[in-house]
Amino acid sequence: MRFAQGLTLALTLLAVLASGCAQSGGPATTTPTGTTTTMPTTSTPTTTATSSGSGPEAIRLFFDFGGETKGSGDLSGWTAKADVPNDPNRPGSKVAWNVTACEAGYEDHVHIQYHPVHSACFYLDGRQDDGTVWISRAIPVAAGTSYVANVTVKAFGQESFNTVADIVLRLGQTGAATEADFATGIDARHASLRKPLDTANGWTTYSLDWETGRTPGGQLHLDVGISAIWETEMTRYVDAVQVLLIPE
Ligand SMILES: [Ca+2]
Repeated sequence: MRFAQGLTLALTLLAVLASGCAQSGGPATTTPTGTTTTMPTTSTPTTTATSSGSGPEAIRLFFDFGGETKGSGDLSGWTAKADVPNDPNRPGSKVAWNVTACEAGYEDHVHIQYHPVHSACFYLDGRQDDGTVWISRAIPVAAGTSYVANVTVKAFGQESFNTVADIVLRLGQTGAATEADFATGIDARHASLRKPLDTANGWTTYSLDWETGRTPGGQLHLDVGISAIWETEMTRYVDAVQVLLIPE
């Protein structure tokens, strides 16, 4: 990429981010690191498109899984999926798992159960030392267009002497079907990331970058979840999922 192209892309990125913040109108909150951010208040995906003349527009999507009203958790548009082992304690059944929009979200900036803000909450019985659970959705894009893509999520971890769970992320032409689809890697069809989640107490941001190449269809697929590392039951929280797609 030439310098001029890089500069144009950076300016476009800044413009999209700036317009997204102005549109959100949410309350200012203080993160654990002391920086001030403005969080959107709606659970509806926030979409921002730049008007750069003819051609495909930049796309920004933001998902916060619910507002501040008790019971307003929102997983609409997402499909929960899992690749989990059989449960020897329940012959004929897989190990237990579920995904909900529970009342514990990044907006708390401290983890307070039953406080009425929401995140995507992944429960997994990891006692068989195996299993991945995730949520998936289609991302509408312009067909035949190449994008520079960035996905960020915030996930709540608990500092531990070992890793209990990994965060898993994937953006691709097809969605994840198995745990193996989340192995960290990148190619012409997808980018995926798998990283230890329990390296610190609190919310940590994870980021995935990908140049999509020409999208053959009108959509990409985003998958976000957790994967068991340690033999225990676990619940982990994911919030503030942002997708940024800049046409090349
Ligand atoms: Ca939230």
